[in-house]
Amino acid sequence: MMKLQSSLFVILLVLPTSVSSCVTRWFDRDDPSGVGDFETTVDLRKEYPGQLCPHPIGIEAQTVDGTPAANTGQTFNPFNAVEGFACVNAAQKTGSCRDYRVRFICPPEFCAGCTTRWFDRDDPSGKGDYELIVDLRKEYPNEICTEPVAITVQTLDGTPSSQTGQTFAVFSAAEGFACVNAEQGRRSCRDYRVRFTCPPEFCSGCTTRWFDRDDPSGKGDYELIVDLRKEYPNEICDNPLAISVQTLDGTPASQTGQTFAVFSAAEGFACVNQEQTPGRKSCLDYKVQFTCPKSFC
Ligand SMILES: [Ca+2]
Ligand SMILES: [Ca+2]
Ligand SMILES: [Ca+2]
Repeated sequence: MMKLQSSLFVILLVLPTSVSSCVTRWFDRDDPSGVGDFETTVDLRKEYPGQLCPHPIGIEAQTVDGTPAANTGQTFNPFNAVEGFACVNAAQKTGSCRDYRVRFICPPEFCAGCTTRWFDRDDPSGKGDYELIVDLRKEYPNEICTEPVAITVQTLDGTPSSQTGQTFAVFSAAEGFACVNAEQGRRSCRDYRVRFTCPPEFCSGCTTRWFDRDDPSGKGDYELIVDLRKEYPNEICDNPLAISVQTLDGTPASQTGQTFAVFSAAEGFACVNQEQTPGRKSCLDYKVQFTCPKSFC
């Protein structure tokens, strides 16, 4: 009987590491300037819809500069996977709370939920293999969610990046991936491809109709979400997952060579005439479309 119990104990201990492959991004929605630093699951779900699984199985907290919460000597309540994390200034022995960020371990199904296709926009012939999210978004508009949860990287022939023995300059869901030839010793980087895990709603989401409320005759073409909401009440969800922008005749914004003052799912879009390169007098006339969670459709 004793023996059975101890082997059960070992299995329980091992389980969390074996499922730890599904880890959310770091969340830092608050800072300790008010009552304290509140990173609770209720608030995080509101602010980052779809990015936190319904039933997290673990939580990790650290200061924004990377010190584990357990090493700061501060007191937290709550600090668990169900309620999340809070540090209350008044509860600390000395000083106020440091600024913490948290991430969660989710059931594997959550990570498996919604992945983009593979992207391979660069090869290592120049300085290295650059698959940065900022470039990918330009080249493949609307194919990557606003806040990816995870990134997967492999060589073009399918070898996971972790098995190539190479060093990577950038490797994160927020920034994408870069392998720099000069950092690899005698060999150059292999050619990698990347894909992103997005909130489940991103793949099953729906798109709104196209909106075109402004034209560039004044200061520019303003398709800001705050104005669109006023003009078209209830037609745009509270937290769009992505935005698409095209000219009225269907050319993706990324292919027009123009500069945009605003371009985000949260704020919408703006093109300012004065910011365009000389010779190209004013902005083209653009229309925008939003991707919303399935629950909105
Ligand atoms: Ca914080
Ligand atoms: Ca590549
Ligand atoms: Ca317009």
